Amino acid sequence: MLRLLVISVFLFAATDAFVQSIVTGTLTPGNPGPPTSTCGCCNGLFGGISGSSPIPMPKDCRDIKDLGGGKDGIYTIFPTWTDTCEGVKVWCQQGRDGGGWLVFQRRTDGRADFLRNWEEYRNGFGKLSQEFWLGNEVLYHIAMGDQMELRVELQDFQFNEVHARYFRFSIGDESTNYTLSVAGYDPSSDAGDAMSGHNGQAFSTWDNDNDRWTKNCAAEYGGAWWYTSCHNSNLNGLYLRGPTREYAKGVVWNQWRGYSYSLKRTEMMIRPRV
Ligand SMILES: [Ca+2]
Repeated sequence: MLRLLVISVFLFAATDAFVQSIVTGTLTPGNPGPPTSTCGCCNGLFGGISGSSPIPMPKDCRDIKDLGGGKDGIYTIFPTWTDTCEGVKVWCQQGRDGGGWLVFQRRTDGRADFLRNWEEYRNGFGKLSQEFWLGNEVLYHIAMGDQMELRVELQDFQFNEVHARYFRFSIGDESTNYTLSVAGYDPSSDAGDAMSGHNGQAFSTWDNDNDRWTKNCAAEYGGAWWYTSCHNSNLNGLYLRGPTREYAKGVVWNQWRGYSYSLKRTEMMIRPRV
């Protein structure tokens, strides 16, 4: 309740410059006082709250939107676990389906290599403005705070667009090999459900096989995913540009275009459920 009140007051006073200072992480609280948390981080920024007269700091893309960041683009957020001045840079999609979406995966043109090892998928790679995987470690931390929903947007080479939405999404920490928890496929989605079959499965890369197959799904199908034995979806697969004879190795969402079609564009994003 207090938080809501603070945000309301905050919004009333918000200006572009102010919002900009927040999203770039340069905001200095006017009356910080002693930090209210035990966190030793910059200016007491912690859990979206700073100082003894709390100033809300954005901890996800929904907060960014509430604070006036209404355009798609790169913003800095301060998740509850952040202990640096820099926060975490993320891409927020604010213009579609109500906005507030934090994008953690994007394919657009094949310029980035997604055939990467465990460490690279843990830490993230690519450019936020182009193709990227945000990183399993940061994804785990961002998704653990609130109940998150998942949206997957897909496009083929004929510019058809579909999406799949799930009402619950999180992943475990590294000790679980970032085990996927996904549920609640929205039946009004038009992509088909190619994720629920992966619920409860650990993440695998070519150098860290946690799948249920005697062989190595990540190595066989050129990707990194929550493989079972092996997949309905393979959005980190090889960028094979449309129809392909490389069965199930491409950027696949089987329930839409099948195993012999590699998609043009994909985005995976999360936001807190309201
Ligand atoms: Ca295996």
